[in-house]
Amino acid sequence: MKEQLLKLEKEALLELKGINDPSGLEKFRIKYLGKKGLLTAGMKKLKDLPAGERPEAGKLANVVKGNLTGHFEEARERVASGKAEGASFLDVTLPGREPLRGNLHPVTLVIKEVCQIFSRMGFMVVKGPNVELDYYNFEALNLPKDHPARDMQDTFYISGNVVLRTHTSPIQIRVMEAKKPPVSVIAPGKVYRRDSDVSHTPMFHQVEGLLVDKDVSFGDLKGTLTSFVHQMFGSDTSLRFRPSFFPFTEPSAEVDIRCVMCGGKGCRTCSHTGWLEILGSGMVDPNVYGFVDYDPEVYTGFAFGMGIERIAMLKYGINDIQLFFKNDMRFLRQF
Ligand code: 2NM
Repeated sequence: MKEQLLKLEKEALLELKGINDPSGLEKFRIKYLGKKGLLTAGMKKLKDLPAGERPEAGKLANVVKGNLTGHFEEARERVASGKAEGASFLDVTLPGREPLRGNLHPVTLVIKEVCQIFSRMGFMVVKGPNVELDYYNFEALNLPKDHPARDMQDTFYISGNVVLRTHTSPIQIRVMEAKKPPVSVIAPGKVYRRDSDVSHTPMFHQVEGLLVDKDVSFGDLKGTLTSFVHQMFGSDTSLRFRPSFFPFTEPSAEVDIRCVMCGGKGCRTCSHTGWLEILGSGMVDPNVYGFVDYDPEVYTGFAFGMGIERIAMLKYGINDIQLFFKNDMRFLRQF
């Protein structure tokens, strides 16, 4: 029995020396130290020995087990730290593993595309603060103190005269305040409204544009926005200008495109009208010029604004605005 145990130990240690990869180690563990392994089998035989020999043989079996376990742990560390001789895990001939590659968020992609279209028409991209003075967000945009859009229900107030901007129009006021016409700017960014349900998120993205010069007409507005729609949704996209109202423009118009889902037949997406509203626009109200010291007798201009998530949903056929904010890779990877 003693000889058998010592022989097993010798063989096992010899075998262990030659192992230099994790799968070899696991095979070794199962062969010698596992529940059905050789050492366990040897220990089970102890009970068949004459009573006199049992204690000594038992002691030896335990010593062998401790020894093998100790050497096994050492070998495991040796393999893990890569010190094994002739290590096979650094195989430079294996094919390379490609790291995960990210991509831009659909909202970012649409902002870039919109800005690019207007940049090519000569508009300059400008940014502004997300935390705005009441003056730039409302007052200078011809939104009187009692206007419903200023209501606590819609606006996040930081303090009495400081708000999270509810649109990117304050950027355009800051531009006009700083620079005499001609100006043509495009202002992308996050905007905030106290609104949260299936179709509204408290933060979303907008792009607004402004062009002011001598002799700018409603026809310029129509031509510019028609060109935008054709570049954004395809040159075969029908559109219409529908009279509307904004406090900062007069006259005002909203732009609809033929429903991208049903082609105008009428469906749930277009509420069976055949048309989808995609942006608001108008000729800048003369009152606004008063706040930025432009002479309304000399200058005219047009402005427009659009919600980016809405544009992205129509362009990509997405039916749930919440998807933009969940950061689910299965959704984001598709763009
Ligand atoms: C819109 C619709 C119509 C707009 C007006 C101005 C400014 F500063 F020039 F007065 N900025 N943006 C405007 C006009 C925005 O969004 C639906």
